[in-house]
Amino acid sequence: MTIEGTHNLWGDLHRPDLTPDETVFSIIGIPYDGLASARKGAALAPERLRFWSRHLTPFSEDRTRLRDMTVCDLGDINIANPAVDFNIVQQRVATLPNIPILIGGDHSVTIPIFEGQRERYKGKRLGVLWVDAHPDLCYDFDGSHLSHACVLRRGIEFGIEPRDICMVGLRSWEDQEIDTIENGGVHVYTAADVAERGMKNITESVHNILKECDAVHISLDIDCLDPSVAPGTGIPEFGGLTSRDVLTLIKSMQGLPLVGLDVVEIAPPLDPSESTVFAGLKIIMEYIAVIARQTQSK
Ligand SMILES: [Mn+2]
Repeated sequence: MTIEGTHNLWGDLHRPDLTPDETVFSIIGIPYDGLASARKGAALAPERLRFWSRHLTPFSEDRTRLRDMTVCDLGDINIANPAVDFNIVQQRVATLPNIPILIGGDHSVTIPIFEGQRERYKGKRLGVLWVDAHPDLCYDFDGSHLSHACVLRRGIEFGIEPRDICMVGLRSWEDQEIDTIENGGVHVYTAADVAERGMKNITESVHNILKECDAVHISLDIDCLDPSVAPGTGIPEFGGLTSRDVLTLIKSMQGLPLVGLDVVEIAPPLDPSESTVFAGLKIIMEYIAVIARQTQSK
């Protein structure tokens, strides 16, 4: 589809005349779904998100002005062989001068993102907000260490401390993940915990943990959301977060040292209404708004 939107890329925030040194954010697509274990399709997400990003306006839902939140869209990093090409993602993330927003792809693309962030904040405490139906703590899956079920396990191996990891929205488990979940020191807030305690209450706990970190990366798998609002994903898990829960969580990150976001597992071929694509766009724009409010309140 090539119809023109009402705005330019990313609700007019993309500035083709500026470099990453001169912008607040870099946006990078990683159109790869070769390590998804079930249904594929996430490789098409960067193109669909960019397409519909032309219909966004430069405001958040609370009317925060986003105009100064400049974006450099660096295009896609294509992955043919993950064992080799993931290094390109790692190096890009490790050397960016601004805040990266990365669009998967299946969740495996976050493995080099974690590695790059770990390198970028060497010697510092790197915290992670992990928003997902799944913990992705398997040692290996389908015979691969790079599977989308192993992402956070690799992150811990790269040196992210379990005590600096907050996981929100979990509701599905593999046998090899249980010990780390129950005894590994990670902070677990299941989707059921959120429903019982309310997201506001959960965000207070999350904020108190992550404020001890020097840098905080958010990795958001769109399957954190209930399939009734975000059906277009490889493994829809019943009983998920509401759209309001997720927006409350993103907004609560204000005041933390935010250094990056990845949004993964949006699968346009499984998303006939494209509501899952739009959910991803909303999450990205509300993340940009958190940074905007931090900047404006300084
Ligand atoms: Mn997941």
